[in-house]
This record gives sequence, C-alpha cells and structure tokens, in this order.
Amino acid sequence: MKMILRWFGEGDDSVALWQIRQIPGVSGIAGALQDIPVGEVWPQERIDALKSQVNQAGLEMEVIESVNIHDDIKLGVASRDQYIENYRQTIRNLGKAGVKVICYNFMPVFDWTRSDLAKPLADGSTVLSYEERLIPKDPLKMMEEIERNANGFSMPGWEPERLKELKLLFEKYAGVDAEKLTANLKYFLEAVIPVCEEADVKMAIHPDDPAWPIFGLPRIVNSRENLMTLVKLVDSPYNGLTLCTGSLGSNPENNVPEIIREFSAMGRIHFAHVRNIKIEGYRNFHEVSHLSSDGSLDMFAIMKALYDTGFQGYIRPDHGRMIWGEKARPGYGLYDRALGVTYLNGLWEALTKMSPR
Ligand code: DNO
Ligand code: MN
Repeated sequence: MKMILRWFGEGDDSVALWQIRQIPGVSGIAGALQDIPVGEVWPQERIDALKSQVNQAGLEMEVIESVNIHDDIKLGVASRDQYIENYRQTIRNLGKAGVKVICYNFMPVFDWTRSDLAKPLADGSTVLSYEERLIPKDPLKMMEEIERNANGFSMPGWEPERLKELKLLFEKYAGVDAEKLTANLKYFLEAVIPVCEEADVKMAIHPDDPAWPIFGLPRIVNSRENLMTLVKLVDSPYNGLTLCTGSLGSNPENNVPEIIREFSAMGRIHFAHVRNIKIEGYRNFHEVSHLSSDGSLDMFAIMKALYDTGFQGYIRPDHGRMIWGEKARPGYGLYDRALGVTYLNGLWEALTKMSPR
C-alpha cells in the first residue's frame, strides 16, 4: 500500500508540496494538469515538468487524478475517435513519466455533486453535503445555489464559463440511456486498454458520486453489479477501479467492505479513496471526519478488506472537513486530510502487526 494525497497543482491548490511532504507516511501525490482542456493531449514536457517539481519536493507522482473524458466519448458521437486518439497519446506520455495509475470517471456532464459545500457541523467545522430535496430539478438553477455558498470555488463541471454549454449538453444526452453509456464506455476501453498494457499504466474508474443518477442523466458506476459489468467490458488487469468508499457508501445498499473484498481479490482495485460519510436518511448524507465513530462507514472493516486481500495499490484520504480556520477548495484542505492519513496509517499498522503476512 502506498499512501498519497491529491494535489491540484501550483496555483490551483491552497496546499503546498512541502506541507504534504511533512505528513507522516505519505509517499506521493495524485497529480493533475488542471488547465489542459478536456480532450487534448497532455504534452510530454508539461508532464515531465510536473513530475520533476513533485520529485524535487521529495514526493512521487505515480497516480494522476484525473485525465477527464470528453463528453463526446460518453455520448458516443463521431468526434469521439479523435478524443480517444488523444487520450491514447496522453497515456503513452504519462507512462514515459513513470505514472502507474490514471483515475477517471464516466459521469455524464458533471463530476461529484452536492447541495451544500459548507454545511456547518456541531464541532464548528464545515463539510460537503447532499440532500436530494435541495437539488433543483433544473441543473441551471443549481448553479445559482452553488454560487451562494461556494467561497469562490465551484464543483467540478459547474464552472461559470461552462454554463452556456450545459443546456446543449443536456439536449445531447436525451438519447443516451444506461445501456448506451455502457456501450460507449466499452468502446473507449477497447481502444485505450491495449495502450495501457504497452505503457504499463492502469486505468482506474471512479464511481458515481452520489451513487445514483441525477438530473435525469444516466449513471453506470455505482453498485457491485455494475462494477462487475465494467471490469468485464475489457477483461484485463489494466481495466480497474478507484474504489471510493464515500461515493459507493452514499447508497446504504452497497456493502463497501464486501465490494472491496471481491474486487481487490480479483486484483482490480488500483487506487482507493478512503473517507467516511454520515447517512441521515434517503438520499441525504454529509461528510464527516475519517473516524468510524463519526460516520456511517466502518473504516476498520474497509482497511481490513484491503489488507486481507493483499492490496498493493495506492490509498488516499478523500474529502475532509474544513477545520482550524483553513481556507481551501471545499473538501481539499490540508488539515483534515492529514488527520485522515494518520488515522488510516494507524489502522494499517495495527492490521499488519495483528496478522503479519
Ligand atoms: C470525489 C473525488 C472525485 C474524483 C473524480 C475522478 O469523490 O474523488 O472528484 O476525483 O471523480 O475522476
Ligand atoms: Mn473519491
């Protein structure tokens, strides 16, 4: 297991590499080139420059989060072939820089969605939360809601400059159901996995967050069943998962430790996002500290499922609370994620000493 932290890059992240370096037991970061428009090739020089910046800080960059997928690929329109070709080149370039895992997602239009980016908890911290009744049916209305409480940050996919494009995108998705979306994912994977095998870079899809369809858009990565469909779309170890406990766990029907055991034993979990959430009711949850007793997920059982199945991949804490007055991208402050790392490393040490392999 290698413990890492997500880092959005200089200027895009309030956290600095030297700060990450000082968290005990962190070997590297999950890096990104946020400014490259989705669908374009990531140039070798840019990747190499990022890698050397990270290495100079004493950290590794073996994971990328994320190389996003152009909506034309998810929609399955003719222009997808060029975007897929570009993706193949990006994989080769990342492989040359020693990247081992690419995290991506296949959620139409948006990445994760919340109704509040700064919900106050009793301890005075703020967290991301999702209450279905607060999510406007009209996604364009959603933008106004978000802007009111985002402290200048927006959720991925909800950037103000993207708004114009949103209406059009929704129209395009009208004919795309779960079955078509799955076929489009298969088409994509069939084209990229052979390149991954050559370049020794593993694809790791991130589950839908929350774990159900929103705004009438199809979503296909949110249950044990559809994860199984997915890994079989192209049956290669290079076609794997980012197991995000908070995303899958938002639906209480998903038994997260059991899902981990099954897919980790198959060697298909390459990256784990380990965080806790508190479920308050039907499609109503908020984020909490990583500690088991603060939320609805059993973090010991989650780490044990990884440990027992010989997990060799990367782990990072996921969203944290905003604590100690920190100002940062919602979910991605330094302090609570550092506490998360320390807690997860503590669980792991206990597991290794209780049942040495
Ligand atoms: C939320 C985050 C996600 C993730 C992307 C991967 O749980 O982990 O934003 O980074 O979905 O593409
Ligand atoms: Mn995640």
